[in-house]
Amino acid sequence: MKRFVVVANRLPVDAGPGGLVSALQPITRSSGGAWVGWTGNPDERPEPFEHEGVHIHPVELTAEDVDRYYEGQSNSTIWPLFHDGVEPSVHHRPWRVAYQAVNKRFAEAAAAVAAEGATVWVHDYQLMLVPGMLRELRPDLRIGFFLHIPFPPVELFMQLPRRTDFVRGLLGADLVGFQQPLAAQNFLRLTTQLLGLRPEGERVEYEGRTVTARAFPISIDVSEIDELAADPQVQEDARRLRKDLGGDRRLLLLGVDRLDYTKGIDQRIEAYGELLADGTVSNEEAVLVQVATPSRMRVAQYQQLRERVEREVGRINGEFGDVGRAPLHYLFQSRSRAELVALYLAADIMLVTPLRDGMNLVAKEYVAARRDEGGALVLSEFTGSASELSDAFLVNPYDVDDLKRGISAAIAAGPEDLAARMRKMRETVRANDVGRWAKQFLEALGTH
Ligand code: ADQ
Repeated sequence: MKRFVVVANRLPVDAGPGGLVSALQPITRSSGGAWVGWTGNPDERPEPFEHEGVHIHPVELTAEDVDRYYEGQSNSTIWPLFHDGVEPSVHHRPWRVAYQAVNKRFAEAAAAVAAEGATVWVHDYQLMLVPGMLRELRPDLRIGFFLHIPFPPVELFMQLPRRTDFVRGLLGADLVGFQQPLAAQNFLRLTTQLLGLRPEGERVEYEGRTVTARAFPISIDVSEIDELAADPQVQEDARRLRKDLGGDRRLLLLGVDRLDYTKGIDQRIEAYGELLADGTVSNEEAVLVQVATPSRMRVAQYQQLRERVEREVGRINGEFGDVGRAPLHYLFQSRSRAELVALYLAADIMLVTPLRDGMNLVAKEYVAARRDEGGALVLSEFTGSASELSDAFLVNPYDVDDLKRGISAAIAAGPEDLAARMRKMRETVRANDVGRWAKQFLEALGTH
């Protein structure tokens, strides 16, 4: 039985060192804690095992669960709706039923490993019913929940079938964390609208308990990025990258995203195409590298996005390219952390232009990598990161002209202006890294 339990869709094994894992692994390890989650492979449930000092407790998903709970309800119903409905949210009753059954399975697994009075931290939109289910099974636990994605405005949330179940599910927690203060307010307003509760400030009474809803903006493992950026081999790779892209080329623009329609990749490429067309940049002086990690490729909307992006990349390269020299390099690949940092170091302009994003860690990684105080960040207003990184070139990604304006402003800015902006952004990112984020959440939850 464990005093501290993390519950997340995925286990912290074989995923590369991501922010969440590096933030939670040390705390989980030092408290002799457990991690409840899915291995990522359907139809398997290995026996619990130890991994880097953490007790790993696998939960099984059948192939049908993956279809319905993961690709269906989580990624085709909740994900688009919570991102402003930028793609239509699809609703199917069997998906909802599977979501509920899988959430129950996670809650039971957590209940089985948590010691009396333990702290359980549940993560993200795939598991919103878990806090309520776990509370019923184990009223003795301290339960925290953190939502990594945006929480939508009340009017949008109201479209979700069985919406009240989700609100009750979250209210099972003692502390519900969001990326942004507005998200916490949206949630509290819903408790009034759907359940007639009366929140006061960030607290609301529910079934004789006090539930707190508050923003805890997530961050990155700054020292991990900083060490990679200081590594001579990574710096050499950055120089080689620039050389390979045509050393004479003045300007390297970069995009790094999961291939997701919320990330604004097609709008970004469209804006770049227009800059080439109207002569603001030319194939002689600029190159855009877009790295897009394959993601959720069995979901139709993601396949369609892939086709749209690839068509547009082909069009732009066909129209503006030359033999041996393309204005746009599109890599539909995942890259190692070291390769990403080399790209960050090489890039003059980083384009982070999602239509909606809970936080966006790529923006923070770019800033953390720029120990040289070089480079420029073009950042969408609709990311959580924009609240902290106000010295970026902020843009409205829905407005192609505004995207072009932001990119042009970054191109035109002088080195002193850029260094001053980067210095301020680096201070902000350094002051709140992911370790601090986890510590603040757990302190607020009251047991660490
Ligand atoms: P994501 O939507 O996945 O996360 P993001 O915050 O940018 O978005 O994190 C992506 C991570 O994957 C970054 O660490 C990045 O370096 C890495 N990555 C991206 N493209 C890659 C590539 N081609 N190769 C290798 N690695 C790549 C969700 C929410 C976000 C929120 C995070 C954390 O949607 O809003 O910031 O969770 O809470």
